[in-house]
Amino acid sequence: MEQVVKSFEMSLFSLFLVSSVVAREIAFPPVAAVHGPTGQYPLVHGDPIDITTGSQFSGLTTFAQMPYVNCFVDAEAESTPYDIAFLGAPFDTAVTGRPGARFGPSGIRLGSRRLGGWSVYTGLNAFQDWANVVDCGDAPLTWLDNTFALKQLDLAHKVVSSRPTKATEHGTTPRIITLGGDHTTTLSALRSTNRHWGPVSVIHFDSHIDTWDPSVLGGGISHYAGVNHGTFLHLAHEEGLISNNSIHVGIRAPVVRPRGDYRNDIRCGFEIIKARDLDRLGVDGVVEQIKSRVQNSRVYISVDIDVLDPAYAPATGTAEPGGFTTRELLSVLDSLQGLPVIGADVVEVAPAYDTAAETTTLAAAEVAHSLLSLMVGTPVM
Ligand SMILES: [Mn+2]
Repeated sequence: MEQVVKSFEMSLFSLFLVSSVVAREIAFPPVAAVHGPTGQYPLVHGDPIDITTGSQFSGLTTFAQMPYVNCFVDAEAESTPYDIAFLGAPFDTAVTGRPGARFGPSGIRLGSRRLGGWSVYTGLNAFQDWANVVDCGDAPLTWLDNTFALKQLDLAHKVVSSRPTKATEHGTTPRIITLGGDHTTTLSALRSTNRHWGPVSVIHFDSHIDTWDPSVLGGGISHYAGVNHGTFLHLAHEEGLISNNSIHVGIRAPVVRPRGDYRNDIRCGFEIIKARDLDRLGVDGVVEQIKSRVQNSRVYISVDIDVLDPAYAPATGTAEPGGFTTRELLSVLDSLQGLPVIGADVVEVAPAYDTAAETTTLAAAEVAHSLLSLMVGTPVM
């Protein structure tokens, strides 16, 4: 055995000699190391090759390389306090169009690998500021029973949001950014924010109103069928989770009833900015209308990726032509800086329909990055 190792070392050595003759000389860092609290520890003494730092494509994929913490395990969560947590909700069995958003969380994480650095627009580096940001992985949700899965997600939100924070001077309740999952998953998030902060205003980016009465969308077949990705805002209103000054942005899909759906939408507390209103109002006008609607209240921002035009986000369940560009959406989101965002999500990402160039998941990751930046920019007690 020793002989084998020796000859292997010898051949490596001769390979090194040959390649150092042929190849251009490359200067490696003096020593490979892991970063510790008191400086660098050599990984293997004298080893010139670093295998511990520096790659966006190594290790297991978390959102933007943020550390993975199993937030469902007491000892782990308590030993790593966090201020903002990413939580995947792989659930897609309450959709009216194409399924596939259960793969959204992993798709968005893949799209987020190159995120980082200081924004040229805001000057902020959300990953290196006061907040300890972690990825809690996905909530374990059954795919065979929607009622049970949503109870699991309710509990996951309850647990993740009840952990201690690290920067207690900036807030004592961790805030969650959910990676969806179909839009039904927002209901669990709103139940959780209501528990901590009471009813909140919802800024809802979507091509659909999602306040449909369960007897209208779902056909009134059963109570079970009425809980779906087009009724969750109606249910949130019924449960008293949202306040009466919420707003939709980017609406363009047809309604089911010519007048009843709008009446019901107003009753659920919503005002509408249609997709084509952006042409008339511009980004600043849209931002102004959102801010004057929600005033100083705490807000939850929910982004259905289908608010984007299918050209920019083809990988979604119910795509509607005539939507925003990615740049327009990001401009609006970044301009909401200053609002107290207590929770957020990006949902309805179904990677199976994406382009090979990851068009949708890259956009969704950047949206989540903007949502994180809003939370870091404005701490909430
Ligand atoms: Mn939606």
